[in-house]
Amino acid sequence: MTTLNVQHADETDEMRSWSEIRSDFPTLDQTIQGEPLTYLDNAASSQMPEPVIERIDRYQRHEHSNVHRGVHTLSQTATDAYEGAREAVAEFIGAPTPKQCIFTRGATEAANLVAQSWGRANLESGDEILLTRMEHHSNIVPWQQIADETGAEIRVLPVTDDGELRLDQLEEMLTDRTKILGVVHVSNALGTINPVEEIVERAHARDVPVLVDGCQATPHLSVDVDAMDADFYAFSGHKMNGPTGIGVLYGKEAWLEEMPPYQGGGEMIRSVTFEETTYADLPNKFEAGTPAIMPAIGLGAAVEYLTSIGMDRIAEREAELLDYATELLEAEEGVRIFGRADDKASVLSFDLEDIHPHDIGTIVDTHGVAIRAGHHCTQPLMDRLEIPATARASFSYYNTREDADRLVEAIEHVREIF
Ligand code: C6P
Repeated sequence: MTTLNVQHADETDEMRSWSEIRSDFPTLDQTIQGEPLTYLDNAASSQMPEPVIERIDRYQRHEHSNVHRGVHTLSQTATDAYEGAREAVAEFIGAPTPKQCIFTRGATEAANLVAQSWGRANLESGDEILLTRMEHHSNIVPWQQIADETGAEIRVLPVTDDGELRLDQLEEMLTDRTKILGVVHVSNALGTINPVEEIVERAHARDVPVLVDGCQATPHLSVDVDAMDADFYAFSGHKMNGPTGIGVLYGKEAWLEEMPPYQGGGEMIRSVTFEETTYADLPNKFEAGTPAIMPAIGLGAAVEYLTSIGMDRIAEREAELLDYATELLEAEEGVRIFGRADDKASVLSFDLEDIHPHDIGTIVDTHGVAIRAGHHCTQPLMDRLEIPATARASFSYYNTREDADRLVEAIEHVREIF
């Protein structure tokens, strides 16, 4: 297994300061439109620290080769690094074994894998797929597609005005016909942290398996898929200081064993004749073709980097930044904040009078402030809130109070212009 030689938080005598940690991120040290970059679009993609960049660089310069196939040393080195990354990821999310972590292109492909493979094998006409109103499109559209094919129906658990799930309605929504529940762990549009342990427990009491979309949770919270008892858990590397093009589907072994392959090709077979193909063991059964080797190794380095800081320390830091930024924004005339859940991760969605969020995003960019504006791939949630879009500032542990100050100054400039 590859290691970064980074000490874990509980092993260090002295914790690194947040400013030292911030200096690990070269992208943050630049000017945009003549202003220092204030990067507040971490929910879309977070930045990569030096140890991740260095690990990728080392792979590219010295280890690049195909995995699992070669008898030569370089291929063995690449295979060890790739499988080492899987071990690191498994440990990071508390998966009982690495083979339960399937590398995918991202959370979107992970959800499609479950919908296409599990769904095709387990859904039939009249069955119900229970989703929540705050799902990202990637946990809606794949289910619509398989529902169309199988005749299953989608039902939707509502949310409150504050952006919390209506868990009081969960019991009645879980019917004898419910075959699977899909729920987002942390909402990308509102920041709501859903009580997934409780939701999984209640679904399991009705024999309903649960797919948790953990895309916005793994960068911010300590996640333990085993303790949570999730049947499936999906996330993306680029939101947690890793590269794009890589993500993970964790699954319970029993499900993954019985599910048919998602795609066919090399790597995922045991033997092929024109009459019959038999499939490889987990995880290869679900990884057809040459995988995203470099991004996977980068993700392995990213989870080791996060672990070196400590997820609890990260969560505490981000909660403090969120409180600070929320207070500042609340004091701004005309700003309306969406997402008032008691338990929130570091996402601040807002609008400003009748100024379109895209205009807000464009103008604050001239101050070097990068935020996202739009529906955040959660159109059903936007419809529920009766808004077309929001402006969204999303914080990471490497952000500072000064970043929040700059955001507010830029917003004040927006108001002045309109
Ligand atoms: N959200 C944002 O909010 P991919 O594109 O596969 O890496 O991730 C999809 C995805 C799934 N679930 C949640 C909760 C997400 O937030 C996302 C990605 C980005 O800015 C892009 S819409």
